[in-house]
Amino acid sequence: MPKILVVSDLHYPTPRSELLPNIIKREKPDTVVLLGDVIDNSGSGRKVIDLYKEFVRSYRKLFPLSKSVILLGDNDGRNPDYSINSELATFIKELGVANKDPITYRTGNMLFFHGNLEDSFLKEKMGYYAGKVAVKLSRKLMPALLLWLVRRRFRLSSDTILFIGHLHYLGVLGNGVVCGTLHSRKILYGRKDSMGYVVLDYNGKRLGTEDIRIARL
Ligand SMILES: [Mn+2]
Repeated sequence: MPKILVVSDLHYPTPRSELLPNIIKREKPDTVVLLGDVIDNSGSGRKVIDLYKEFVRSYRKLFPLSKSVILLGDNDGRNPDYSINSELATFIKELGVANKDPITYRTGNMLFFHGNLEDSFLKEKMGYYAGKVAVKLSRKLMPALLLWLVRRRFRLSSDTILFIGHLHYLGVLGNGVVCGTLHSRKILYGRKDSMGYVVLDYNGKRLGTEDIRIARL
């Protein structure tokens, strides 16, 4: 059965993003979905596009771009007004990746989206502080809330399995999957709740929750 590897929040070149080559070698996927926040230029002073080009130079030796879905997240060079970095969107499109839209990818009964609904600095900060409080109440509160908000935004039927990242949380919640991170820095969740990736055994028609495997690192 074709295997889909989903890796979110790689945050290249931060420590542990180097795990990706080993994951691809181990899992031997047919398709790779990079679910946004592929790169992270925070504090590096480097241009996002230059960092992305550097990442792609090594990635394309690991796995074919034509079998890769590459989506944008908020750390992939979002503009100050929270709109998409069109230079980066064009760059990704021209790589010949499997997805036409750099924001969402739909196949079968699945939808992949990074998960960043925040459209202002204030909302982002509020989300972060709400998250700090929510995590103390329940580790699953923020993942459940974000999955619900994204489902609402895209008007998804309950049959659609939604894949998001962004929270650096790894787990399945009903018909939603939060796909973890390879970033080792604690944001809201510790390593045990956040680090890892997702593998799907997809029959080409319909994905069931029993076809989803979570791999923790
Ligand atoms: Mn993010």
